[in-house]
Amino acid sequence: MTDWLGLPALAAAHGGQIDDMIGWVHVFMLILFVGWGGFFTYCLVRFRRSRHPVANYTGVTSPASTYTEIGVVVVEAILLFGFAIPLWAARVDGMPPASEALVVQVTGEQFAWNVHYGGPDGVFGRTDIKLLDLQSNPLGLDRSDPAAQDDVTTLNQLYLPVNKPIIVRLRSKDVIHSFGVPELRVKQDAIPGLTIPIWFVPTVTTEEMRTRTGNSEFQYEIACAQLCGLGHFRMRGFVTVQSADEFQRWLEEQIKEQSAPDPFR
Ligand SMILES: [Cu+2]
Repeated sequence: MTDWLGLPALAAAHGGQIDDMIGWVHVFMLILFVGWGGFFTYCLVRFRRSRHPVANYTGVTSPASTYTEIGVVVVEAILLFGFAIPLWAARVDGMPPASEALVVQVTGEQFAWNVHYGGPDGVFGRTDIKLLDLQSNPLGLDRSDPAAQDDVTTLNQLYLPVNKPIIVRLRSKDVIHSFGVPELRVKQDAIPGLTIPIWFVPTVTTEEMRTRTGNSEFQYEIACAQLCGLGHFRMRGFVTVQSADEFQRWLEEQIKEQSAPDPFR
C-alpha cells in the first residue's frame, strides 16, 4: 500500500504500521501543500500590483482562510492523536517480558557499536570501568564474575534470530548516538547515563533478504543516526538475522571462543 513511497524493504513485524503512518503523513501533507499553494497563488493574483496600486490594508474579508486554518488544525490533530500517539503507545506498552525475548545490550561509543549478550543464563556479567580497555575489553566486562562466563561481546556485529522478539537495551559511553536500522523500522537515540529499551521482531533473515533484493552482498546496517563527532560517518554496525538454529550455533561458538582463558593476560 505504501510502495509509492520507495521505503527500504520491510523486515520487522511492526513495520507495516509505521509505513502506514508515513503514508498517511505524506497524503495529508500533500493536501496541505496543495491547499496552501492554492491559497498563496490566489493571493498573488487577487492582490496583484496592477489591481491594487495602493496597498490594501483590509485583505481578504471572507472567512475562508479562518476555515482553512481550522481545517489544518483538525488534520494535524488527527495525525497526532489518531495515528502518532496510539502507534507510539502500542510500541511502548507492548514490550514483551524479557523471558520471552532475546535481550541484547548495545552500547554506542565514538565510533562503534558494542554488542553484549547475556548468554544462556540471560544474566549480564558485571562490568567495571577499571577493567575497560578500548582494544581488548571495550565494555569493561569482568570475566571473573560467574554470570559473565557465558557472556558474548562483539564489535559492530549484532546477530539476531528471526521471528523472535528482540529487546535492545541501548546505552552510550560518551555522547548521544542513535541506533537506526531502516529495514527494521527502528530508530532510537542512545543517551549517556540512560538505558533505553526498544523492541522489534525481525521477520526476514539476511539470506532471504539477499534473494529478495537480488543483492548477494546485502547486509542490514546499523547506521548511527545522530551526528556524534568527526568519525560519525564510519559508525556503522551490521545486523545478521538468522534462523533460530543458526543463531544458537553462532552463540555457542562465541561462548566457547570468548570464555576460553586468554594466555596473554
Ligand atoms: Cu554515533
